Amino acid sequence: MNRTLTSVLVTGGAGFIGSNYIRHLFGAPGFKGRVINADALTYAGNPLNLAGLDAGDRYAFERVDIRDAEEVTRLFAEYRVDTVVHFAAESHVDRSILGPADFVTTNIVGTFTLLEAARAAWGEGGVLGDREDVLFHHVSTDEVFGSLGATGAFTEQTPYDPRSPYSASKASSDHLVRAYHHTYGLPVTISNCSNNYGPYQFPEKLIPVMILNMLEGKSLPVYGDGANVRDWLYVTDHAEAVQAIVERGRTGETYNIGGENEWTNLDLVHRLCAEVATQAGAPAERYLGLIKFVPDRPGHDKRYAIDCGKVKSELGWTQSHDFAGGLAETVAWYLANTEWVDTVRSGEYREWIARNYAEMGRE
Ligand code: NAD
Ligand code: TDX
Repeated sequence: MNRTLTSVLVTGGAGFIGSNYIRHLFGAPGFKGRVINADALTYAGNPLNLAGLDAGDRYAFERVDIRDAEEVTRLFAEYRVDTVVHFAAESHVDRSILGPADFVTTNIVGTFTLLEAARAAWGEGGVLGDREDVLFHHVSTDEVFGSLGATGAFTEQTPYDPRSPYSASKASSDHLVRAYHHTYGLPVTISNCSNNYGPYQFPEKLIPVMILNMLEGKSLPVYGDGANVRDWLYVTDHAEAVQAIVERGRTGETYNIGGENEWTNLDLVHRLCAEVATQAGAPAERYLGLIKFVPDRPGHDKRYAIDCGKVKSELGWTQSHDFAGGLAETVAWYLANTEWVDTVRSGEYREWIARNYAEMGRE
């Protein structure tokens, strides 16, 4: 049976995956509710990511920091929130190594603050205390499971073994969400997803870094020997999986989501060089020659792979983008959206690059 989503609080909806999710939700047949996008607009969040969204008064933006208990409580009361889809987080592993504090406060304390507000609003005497079909969906990562050797894949039963401040903070937030279900009966679901790619990804993550550096003739910084393996999923496929869980997932359950699409970083960079060359009408050698091996990320997880059999068999979800098509769309999007790139890279982010890139052996 499908849940009816009336008033959906999306946190982090001005970020990469959150904005793709909101666009997806408004395009979903049967969605008649409203979305409240609560986002603090950190360096990674930008209202431009939702430019052109035409949802009238079914969409509201609230510049709210999820660590602010008073403001979060106000949102639950004012909008009578019945569904939370929680994306807001500090999301970049390299930043968590250089400065973990925000990862602890946003990812752990922020999630705790949201859980407390949901518990109060949906509990006895709360603003929606009489509703039983409420849901708190927590969006998490495969990085909580640690690092794999050459074979195997993470399942929902794999023990947690986070290794970076980012993954440790996400693991901690997952535990809190589960604890609120077991202790207070809060209706929750959790998803752990592999690496996303696609339009609106902030240009600090591997794929946009490589595309934009190629276009600017800058070196392509490959960490270590480039043999680390990631599993890549197109962002709207992730949005569809999250929506399947929010509508039909079993309360209290965790679902792994993945692309079943593993690549070493070096092979992926080679593919990107070929794709950019095709679309820019330049020889691939021009870009291949820019590859530069730089010092490895400390504690760099070797390999991630996801067994997503559960979300497939229980909820009928499957990936709909193949990698060749997804990469071509992504490259075309970054080539066409130079204004977006310039805007999101201005200000605070540029200062951060100036402070940190030299230390990381990068231009
Ligand atoms: P992102 O960095 O692009 O966006 C994060 C958003 O959260 C931004 O809009 C930012 O302004 C907002 N935010 C940050 N701190 C906040 C705070 N204190 N209060 C309110 N808003 C705040 O991240 P993303 O790549 O879109 O990731 C979204 C979620 O998905 C995260 O929870 C991440 O852990 C998870 N995830 C990401 C990936 C991936 O490959 N990017 C894979 C699996 C899971
Ligand atoms: O310049 C680079 N060079 C490089 O070799 C960058 C930015 C990355 N890398 C490597 C590190 C990783 O092995 O590429 C791989 C992917 O790196 P990121 O794009 O930083 O992603 P990752 O660290 O794998 O984490 C991502 O996937 C899981 C997201 O940032 C997380 O939010 C998500 O939870």
